[in-house]
Amino acid sequence: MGTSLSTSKGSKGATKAPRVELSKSKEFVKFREAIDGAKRVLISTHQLPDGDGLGAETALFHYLKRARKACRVYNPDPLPKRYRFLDPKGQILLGPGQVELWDTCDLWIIVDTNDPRRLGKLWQEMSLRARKIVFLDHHPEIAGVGEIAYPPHASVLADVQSSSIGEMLHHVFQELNLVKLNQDIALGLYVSIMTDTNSFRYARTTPQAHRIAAEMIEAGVNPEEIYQNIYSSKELSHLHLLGNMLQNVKVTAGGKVAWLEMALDLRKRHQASADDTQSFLNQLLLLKDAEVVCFFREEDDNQVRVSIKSKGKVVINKVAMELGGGGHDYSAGLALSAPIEKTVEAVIKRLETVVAHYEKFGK
Ligand SMILES: [Mn+2]
Repeated sequence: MGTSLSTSKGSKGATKAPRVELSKSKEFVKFREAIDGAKRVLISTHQLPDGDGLGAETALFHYLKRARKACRVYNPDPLPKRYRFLDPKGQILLGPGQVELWDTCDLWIIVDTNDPRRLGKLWQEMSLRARKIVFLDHHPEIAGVGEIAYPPHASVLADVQSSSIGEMLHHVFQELNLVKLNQDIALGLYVSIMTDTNSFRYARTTPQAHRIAAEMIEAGVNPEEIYQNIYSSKELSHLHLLGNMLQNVKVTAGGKVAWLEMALDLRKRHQASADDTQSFLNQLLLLKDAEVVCFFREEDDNQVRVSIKSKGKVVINKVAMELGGGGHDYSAGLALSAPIEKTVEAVIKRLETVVAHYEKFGK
């Protein structure tokens, strides 16, 4: 880690970022000032970018461009193929090797995470070159072992009530009131909301998420086309890989906990990217008895990435935080540099405990 970031264990000198609900607005006023004063704005999202982060970046880029800001998106990881429709000319959602990283910028807006570690080495490269940094996020504050100490020029503008960054941005755009939304902005917002609610199915799907989606459809976005792009974009080998995975679903705690393990060589053999397999976990949500589902995936960098989802009773982000990750109450993740068997053991043991606790105490 660079000098500008440390976890709570070694956080001498760094200040904790102020964190205020969007509606309370003090933090928002500062954000507005930062936007007003900024000529050059850099936008990024987390590693292994998802539809929420990429859609939000698309919306924010077009919004700020319309407001006559010099604007650039620079991500730590490349754009997954299935999201290319957000940027058909390949000129907006860029990253290493595609465009030069700016030497300086007035404002660096990071969407869909509050954790600098999820930017990889981009954080070290850019954090001291940006005059101000704002994390626009809807995840709960990371507590415990993974707790973050931010540099003094960074802050978090959070709205944990928002289903997605798209929903939060819609609110932010209304408050900023700089320009009208156009179809490019609407597309980004819709993709963000649709993907982060698992097509309006998760517990955190709000009435407002539906209202905004309706407004975006009126603005000209095409739901079917978007759905086809994101979800109906798989090769035959993908279905074979999914079949193989589904043959090997594991369960414990009387079926209340179910999980999948994906070895790197299996994924490589089926020529699937990490992004291709993101939705596998959702298949486990089809199980009647499962309360908590989990996906373990070996990554190219010897880490094992773990995604955990709950059907909405058992809170699981504490488990992720205990192991250095984070996330929402019912959807969280972490990454460990340990063999997959050890990772499975550590995570499943904790999930069995939280499920047993829920059974006993109802929370
Ligand atoms: Mn999100």
